[in-house]
Amino acid sequence: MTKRLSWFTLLATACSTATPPSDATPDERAADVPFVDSRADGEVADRVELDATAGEDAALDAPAPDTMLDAATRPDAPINDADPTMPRCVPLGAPTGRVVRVTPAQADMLPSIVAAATTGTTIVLEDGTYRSTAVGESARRIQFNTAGVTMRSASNNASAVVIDAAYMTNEAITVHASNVVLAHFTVQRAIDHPIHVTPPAGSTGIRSVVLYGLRVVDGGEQFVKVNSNGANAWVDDGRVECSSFVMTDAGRTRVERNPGGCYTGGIDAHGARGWTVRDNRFDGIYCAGEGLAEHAIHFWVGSRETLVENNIIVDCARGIGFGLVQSGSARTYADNPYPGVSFVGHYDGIIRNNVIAASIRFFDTGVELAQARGARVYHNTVYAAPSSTGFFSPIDYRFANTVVDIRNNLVSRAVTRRDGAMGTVSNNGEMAAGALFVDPASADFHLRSTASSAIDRGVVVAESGRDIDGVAHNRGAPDLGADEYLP
Ligand SMILES: [Ca+2]
Ligand SMILES: [Ca+2]
Ligand SMILES: [Ca+2]
Repeated sequence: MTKRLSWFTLLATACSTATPPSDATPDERAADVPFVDSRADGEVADRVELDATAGEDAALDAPAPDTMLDAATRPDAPINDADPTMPRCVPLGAPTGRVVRVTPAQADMLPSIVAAATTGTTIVLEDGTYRSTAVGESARRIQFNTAGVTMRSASNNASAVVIDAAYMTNEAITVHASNVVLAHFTVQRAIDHPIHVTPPAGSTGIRSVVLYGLRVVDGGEQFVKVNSNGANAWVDDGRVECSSFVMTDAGRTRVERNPGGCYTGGIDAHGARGWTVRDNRFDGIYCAGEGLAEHAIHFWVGSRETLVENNIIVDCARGIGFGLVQSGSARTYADNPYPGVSFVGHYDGIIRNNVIAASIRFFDTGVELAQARGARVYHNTVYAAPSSTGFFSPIDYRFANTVVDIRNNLVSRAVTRRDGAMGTVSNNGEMAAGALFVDPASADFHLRSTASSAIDRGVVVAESGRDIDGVAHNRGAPDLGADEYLP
C-alpha cells in the first residue's frame, strides 16, 4: 500500500483496437465507442446514447500478486514540485537495478534507449524538455515492449522533466509489457493519447503497469488509454496514483472533434481488471459546448474490481464512470460472477472518498453507473456550484443490470435512478449547499464545524476507506462525504 500524505490540505488552492507500433496514424476510433451526445445546441444536456462496438470476449486471467511499489518504506518527504496541482505524495524509492541516465540533448534517442532497455533497467531523465526532432510516428513514439522497465525523472519533479509531443506524435508513450513503471515526469501535447497501454499482438495479457507522480497534460484524445489488443488480451492490475491530469485552454482547442465533438477524457480503460486509481487530481477535462467529454476516470467494457479513491476532480465534464452503455460487446470472465446477467459494463469495484466539484457550465455528472453490477459508492463529495448550469446529476445509476450500493455520499443534488437500475441508496446527504464546506471555490471540501447535516450522519459500511486527510470514518458516526470532520 502506498503511503499517502495529506496533500489535500497542503494545497493553497486546489482539484479499439491495439495501436501497433507503426507510422500509421493510430486511430482506434473505428473500434472504440464514440462519445456522441445527443445535444444539438451545444448545451450540456442528457446522457450520451451510443452503440457499443468495442471490446471482445475474453477468458479470465487471474490477477497477479501485488508487486507494486511500496512507498511506505521510503523517506517521508513529499514530491518537490512547483506545480500546486500536483498531489503531494512520497516519491518512489531510489532505483535498485541498472540505471541509464538521459539528458534532454538525447531526446531524439529516447525511443531507442527505451527499446534497448532490459528488464530491471531504470531510465532516469535529467531535468529539461524532451522534444524530438525526428520525423514519423515510429521514430518519435516512446514504446515500452520489455517487461520491468522503469522511466522516471532524476529530480522527482514532474514539472521539471517534460516529454513534449508537440502535437507531432499521435501517441507519446505506449506500453505493451508488464511491470512497466512511469513516474515523476510530464507528458504533454499528444495528438491522441499521451499514454496508451495495450497488450502486444499474440499476448495473453499484460499486468501491473504503474503510472505514478505523472503530470499528463493536453491529450487530444483520452490522456491514458487502456484497452485490449483486439484479440482477448487485456491489461490488469495497473495503478494510477499521485498524478495530475490537466487540460489547458490551449489544449482544449486541440481536442479530437470526431466523433462526438469532444473525444477526450482522463483515464479510459476497457476490460481492465483489478486497477487502482488513487490520489490523483484532474482539472479541466471538458469541451466548451462542443460535445460531452468522457469521464476523468472511466472503467467499462467489462472492467472489474476497480478501486477509485481519494481523487480530486475539478471542472471536468464527468467525474467517475463504471460502465456506459446498455448493451454491446464487453470482456467476459470464465468464473462468470453474475450468471444470467446478459451484459455487465463494470463488475464490482469501489468508488470512495473522492471529491468531484465544478463551477463550469459544462459539468454534467459526478459518478455514472451504467450496467454496473456490484459497485459500491461511499463517502464521495460531489458539488456543483450554481454556475454549473448544465449539471445533470451528482450520482446517476442506470439500466436494469445495475445493482449498486450508494451510501454516505454528500452531494449537491438528488441521486438519480433511471431505466430500471437497482440499488441500496441511503444515508446520502443530497442538496448539499456550499456553506457546508470550508472553501468550495478553492476545492477545499473539508466540512465546516457547522455542517451538522453531514457530521455523524452516515452509517458504518465495510470498505469505507480513508477520508481526504487519510483518516478513517470512525470519529463518532461516519460523516457524509469525503471528509471526516475533526474539531
Ligand atoms: Ca485522433
Ligand atoms: Ca464522524
Ligand atoms: Ca478529515
